[in-house]
Amino acid sequence: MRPEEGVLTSRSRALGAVLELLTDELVVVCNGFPSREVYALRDRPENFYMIGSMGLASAIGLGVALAQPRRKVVVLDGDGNVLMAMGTLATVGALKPRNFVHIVFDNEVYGSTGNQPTLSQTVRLEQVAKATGYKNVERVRELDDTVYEAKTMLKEDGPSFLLVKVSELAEDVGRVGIEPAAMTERFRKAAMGGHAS
Ligand SMILES: Cc1ncc(C[n+]2csc(CCOP(=O)(O)OP(=O)(O)O)c2C)c(N)n1
Ligand SMILES: [Mg+2]
Repeated sequence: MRPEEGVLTSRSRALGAVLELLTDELVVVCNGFPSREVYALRDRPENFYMIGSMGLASAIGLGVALAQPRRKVVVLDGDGNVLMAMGTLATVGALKPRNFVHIVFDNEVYGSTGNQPTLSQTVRLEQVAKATGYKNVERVRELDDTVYEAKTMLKEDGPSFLLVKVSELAEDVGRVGIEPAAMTERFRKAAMGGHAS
């Protein structure tokens, strides 16, 4: 903890608060513990868990947002994931999908693999997003600010980027308990409004 900044919320609490705001949004979650925590907190057919491939949640979410312009698409990402796929920020900023909401839970570590520090302590990821052309960009560290900004971004036209500073604490949760093929099929149906492709 950095002494001047006070105690940070855990990612699980911040995730839980954001998940409570959701109705029919399509959600893509990055690999590692964020997917596990979302699965444990609020699994739903509209969730796609990117199990394994680091960095790709944002690109998948972008593809879904472009394919389903009338649905809001929310990407729940990690700082390490964003750093690995920084180019995707540029693609989002250039294409400007209005239905794209990118929420990054920034614990400043590769938490899923043992808390190795990332560069997000010094590189302001929300400023990178702003520079690429994201329309709404905010950085928060309090739970009530997280809820306020997430609620606003779910309503307004994007692309939006919310950086939420969270603590390194990860919940002791199990793996995502649905096979990738079954998860993909149920997500596809949910994305198509219940009609299988
Ligand atoms: C290409 C690739 N490199 C490395 C890994 C191993 N790995 C899985 S999750 C993860 C950390 C992700 O960091 P972040 O997005 O900050 O999420 P956190 O773990 O902190 O919740 C790493 C390094 C991987 N799955 N794929
Ligand atoms: Mg991290």
